Amino acid sequence: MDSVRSGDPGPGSPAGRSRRVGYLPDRDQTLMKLVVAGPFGVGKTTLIRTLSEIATLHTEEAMTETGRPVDDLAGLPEKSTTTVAVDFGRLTLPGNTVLYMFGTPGQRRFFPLWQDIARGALGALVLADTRRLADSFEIMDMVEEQGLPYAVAVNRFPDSPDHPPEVLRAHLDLHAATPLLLCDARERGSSIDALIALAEHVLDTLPAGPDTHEGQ
Ligand SMILES: Nc1nc2c(ncn2[C@@H]2O[C@H](COP(=O)(O)OP(=O)(O)OP(=O)(O)O)[C@@H](O)[C@H]2O)c(=O)[nH]1
Ligand SMILES: [Mg+2]
Repeated sequence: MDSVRSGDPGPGSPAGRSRRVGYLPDRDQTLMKLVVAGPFGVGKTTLIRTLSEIATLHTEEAMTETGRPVDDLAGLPEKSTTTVAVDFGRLTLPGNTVLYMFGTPGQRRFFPLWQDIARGALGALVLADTRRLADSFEIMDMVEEQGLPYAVAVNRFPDSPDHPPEVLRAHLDLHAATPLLLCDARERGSSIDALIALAEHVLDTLPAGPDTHEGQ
């Protein structure tokens, strides 16, 4: 991940000065707030729990009979809780890039929180499930409305149909530059790969030069 290596000044930066993308004043780190978004039950909380190096913050509430008409648990036999506000975790990548991961709620009734959670974020990882790909469309719309660069990670469940990447890209109507990855949110390797792809995509889309990033 050359583009975010510690000490890599980046285009237009004074030599020896690291890129600062975020709020904390550590000059050796690149900091990024990222949103993990996706429809109900797609694995957002699971991914953040899998990846975080600190104790994660979750706002999980038990799912009840009352929610049954709107909370579609088809294909999610183990799911018993849902996120009602936000998930939070942190992951340091090789090269001293620190990712702050904010998970959004997946249920429509909590979408009003979305803008607050996404404020200050530099990019979004949109999770999708091939059993219900269309559920990710409105999430991608919200991310695009926020002007956030994003990557799509297809979280694979045992009965998820497999499709070639080009078919998925066409179905999701992805821009050629938008990264598309397959992952298992319960498994570290593929989940890290998805976040690294997003982080690199974010850095590719940021304007060059230190003055643009500092103080954000
Ligand atoms: N088989 C399989 N199950 C998964 C995977 N990821 C998550 N799960 C399970 O699927 C369910 C949904 O996961 P969550 O992480 O709660 O999903 P979420 O997107 O945070 O859900 P909401 O916050 O309610 O929108 C849980 O029971 C997980 O154990 C996966 O990659 N494979
Ligand atoms: Mg959740």
